[in-house]
Amino acid sequence: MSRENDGWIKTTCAYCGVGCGVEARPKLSGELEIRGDKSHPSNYGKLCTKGIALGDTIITDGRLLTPTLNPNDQPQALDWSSATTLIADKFSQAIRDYGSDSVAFYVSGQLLTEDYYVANKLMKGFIGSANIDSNSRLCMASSVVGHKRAFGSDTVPVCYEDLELADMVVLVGSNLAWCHPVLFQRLRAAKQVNPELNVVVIDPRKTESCDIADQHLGLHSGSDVALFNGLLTYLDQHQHLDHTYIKAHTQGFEQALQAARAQADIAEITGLSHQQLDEFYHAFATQQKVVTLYSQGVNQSSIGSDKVNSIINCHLASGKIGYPGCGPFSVTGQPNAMGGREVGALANTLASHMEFDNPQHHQLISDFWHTDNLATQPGLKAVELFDAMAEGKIKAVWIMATNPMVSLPDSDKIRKAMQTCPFVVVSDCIADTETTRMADLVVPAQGWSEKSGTVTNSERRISRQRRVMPSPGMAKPDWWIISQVASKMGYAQHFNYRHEGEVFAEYARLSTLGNLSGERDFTLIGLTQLDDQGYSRLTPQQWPVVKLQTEIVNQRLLTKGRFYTPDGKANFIATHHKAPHDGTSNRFPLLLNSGRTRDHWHTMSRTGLSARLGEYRTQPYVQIHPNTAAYYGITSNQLVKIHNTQGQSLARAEICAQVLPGQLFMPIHWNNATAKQSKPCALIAPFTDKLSGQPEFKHTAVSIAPYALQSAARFVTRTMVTLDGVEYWARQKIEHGYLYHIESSLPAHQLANLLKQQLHSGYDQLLSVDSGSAGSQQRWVTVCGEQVLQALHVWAQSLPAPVDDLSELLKSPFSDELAGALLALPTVA
Ligand SMILES: Nc1nc2c(c(=O)[nH]1)N[C@H]1C(S)=C(S)[C@@H](COP(=O)(O)OP(=O)(O)OC[C@H]3O[C@@H](n4cnc5c(=O)[nH]c(N)nc54)[C@H](O)[C@@H]3O)O[C@H]1N2
Ligand SMILES: Nc1nc2c(c(=O)[nH]1)N[C@H]1C(S)=C(S)[C@@H](COP(=O)(O)OP(=O)(O)OC[C@H]3O[C@@H](n4cnc5c(=O)[nH]c(N)nc54)[C@H](O)[C@@H]3O)O[C@H]1N2
Ligand code: SF4
Ligand SMILES: [Mo]
Repeated sequence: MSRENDGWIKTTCAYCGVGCGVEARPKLSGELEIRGDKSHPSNYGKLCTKGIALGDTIITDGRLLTPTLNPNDQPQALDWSSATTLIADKFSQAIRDYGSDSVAFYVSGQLLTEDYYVANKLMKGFIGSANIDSNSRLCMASSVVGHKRAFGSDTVPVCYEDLELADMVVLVGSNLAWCHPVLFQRLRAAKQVNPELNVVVIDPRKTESCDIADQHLGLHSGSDVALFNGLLTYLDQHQHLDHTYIKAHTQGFEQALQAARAQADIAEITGLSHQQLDEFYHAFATQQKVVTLYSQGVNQSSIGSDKVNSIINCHLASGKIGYPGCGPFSVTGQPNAMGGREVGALANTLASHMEFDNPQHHQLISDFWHTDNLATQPGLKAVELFDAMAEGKIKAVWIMATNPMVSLPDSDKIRKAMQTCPFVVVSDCIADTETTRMADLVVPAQGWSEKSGTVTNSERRISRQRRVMPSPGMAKPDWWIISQVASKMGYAQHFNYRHEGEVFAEYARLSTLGNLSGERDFTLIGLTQLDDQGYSRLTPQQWPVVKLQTEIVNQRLLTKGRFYTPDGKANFIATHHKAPHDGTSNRFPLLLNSGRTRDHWHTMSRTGLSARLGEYRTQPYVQIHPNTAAYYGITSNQLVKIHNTQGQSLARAEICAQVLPGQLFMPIHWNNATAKQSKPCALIAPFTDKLSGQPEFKHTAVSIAPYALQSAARFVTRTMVTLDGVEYWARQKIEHGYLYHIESSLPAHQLANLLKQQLHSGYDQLLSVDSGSAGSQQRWVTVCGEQVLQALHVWAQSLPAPVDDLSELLKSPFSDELAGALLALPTVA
């Protein structure tokens, strides 16, 4: 650990794929101080709201502390030896009885590279099945297909610096301002320095990323292929093709151009005017240095792979690739999405960018791992895997660092899959998630600040995450848990790692197999000599790492016009626009889009612990255009029901012109562990891209209606409560406790009676006040000594909502004055 610096320890942020360097310093009080690492090339000291609040999230509230059998029904605490023996026995038994394809791992881009490597080695190398897939399937899979088809390998050619060096940056299906905020800050700063830098945002929504945009193309959802086919045709028609490049370094151009030319009705399909299209096409064609940065608006589509290739085609055709300030740029979402692709933890790849269909690769890995059981066929992709579970074909599954009950489409099917599978193990840091609720065995994993290893960011830069805090309870690193199980399955000599540095060293060596002259893009040959101390002190390294980097480097790939295809040429891919699977109808006339909000991360297991982050968006919401809201009689902030034949979700209406009429946008964060019925995946059918297996999360036909209820409440409490019998609740973290937002079909006095049962005993004062008119407004407060324990305010919906949310009560010592204020009802707006 680098402790030279007054106790500040260098590590990497827990969240997005920007991979910002963080310095953390534990205080005697148990708190953790956080600041940006000025020497880190991702962020040079900057952090976003989530990064700054990392210290808030190390609290042990809700942590999973002990391996537990049947956690939801007669929980039984186990020691590690019994827990890992049980997993080994159940997996071995299933393999003996039903074959190695009857078991599976479902893993995550939030594992460290070392964890990921070991999981992949056990499943593909020794169990002999490729049934290991990652939540990156929901995130990067279409980009991986696009890269491999075009470049022959999963290569991201550009660096962050290219955003600063570009003449033009096109953001396609990326809300960079919220999802990669520090990268967005870099782009904003570059534009301040060079106002000529042309920024274009291509997104059906007018997002915060448009704040710095010169042009926003609010295209119809799902129409990107048509848009970029139009660009390819424009490049041809206006003599902006780079014929020399096309001829020397590519193949398949004519077919791609033909497909693009056949693209009719571009304006109609995209919903953009000819003038908008021309402006964009002209700018792309005439600017020399263009970066096209794309994310989930591209990947999460039933034609996501074609979207990716339609973008890459335009870069190849104009030769805008392989030099500074230029190139297609798929940004990664999770902190180690890139690392997962490197270790091969997708069901259809082998380790270290080696491939199933290459017998030489197969032999190299088998020899290196000393195994004769390496999987020979790709395994099941995430959606297929859960289908197989629902059909009873998977007898044991191990889910690590992901929450599929919330994040996979078709929530009902996922529930059925989890119920059907005879043995479900979940490794997580948090005790109560929708997925742990379905587990037969839960095992506690170390989380950010406790675990140690490496992550790779969007620009291929590998950084250390370091241990800065002790882990609570019995939590262990994922690589250790997997290795213990592997040993008990009979593979001890292959998994006897003493620490994560040994795993990394093995992985670095593996990257060199058959790769001594740069046959593959990914190599860590320069790190194979790293000793324990070197690993411990490792500074950020951008792959390919040919020799240990002692200074910051910015390496681009594909610079020589040489690609990783058999003949070294890049492939154009003929792409065709196809409408998304789900279409609107009279019954379901609106389109639901889903994605992220600024201050929350995924299913909120971490950001949901920070009061600061909770303040920005306090409840699940749905963005709706004013015209649509007026049509459906929906008023601002009202509770609404979004529904279709898949299911229903509840959220508060945010009426805004960010979305087009007829479109809705819901954030993905709230779920049944943090709210009642508020997850978009309950509405989303499992349509996927045929090639990548990535689900179409951004295009679902739904209807909407006001959800009018009788009464509402706010409930402030120091510890979490369980709310049964109300139609809607959402939990917000506040300082010293939680604030529940509640709505109910009961009359106010009945709701008050129901919620009063949640007032814990142990108080020495109970204050209550009733506004008198049939209990239509009531307030209850319990106090112990100088502390307010819980406070409840219930009111009839016919009354305006109270102004104060009661959360201040947990901060200040209780006094007569406060008592007086509390009892002075009504406090209505
Ligand atoms: N605050 C925050 N940041 C995060 C995360 C988080 O949970 N919270 N998660 C991280 C992860 S894992 C990921 S993958 C990234 C995702 O980062 P982004 O992809 O930037 O985020 P999303 O909000 O999922 O989707 C981006 C945009 O795609 C648009 N879109 C929808 N349909 C289409 C379409 O057909 N065409 C086009 N062009 N655009 C469309 C949506 O309107 C949305 O604004 O964020 C990472 N960063
Ligand atoms: N509708 C819709 N659905 C989507 C998306 C969308 O845009 N729309 N986006 C998709 C995308 S891009 C993504 S990436 C997924 C994300 O979806 P998930 O991966 O399901 O979301 P997380 O909440 O990040 O789940 C991570 C879990 O791992 C735990 N965890 C954290 N660190 C560790 C660790 O070190 N070890 C272990 N064992 N556990 C750990 C956390 O407590 C948490 O429970 O959602 C996908 N689903
Ligand atoms: S931009 Fe991403 S990596 Fe950087 S601080 Fe924010 S969440 Fe963390
Ligand atoms: Mo993601």
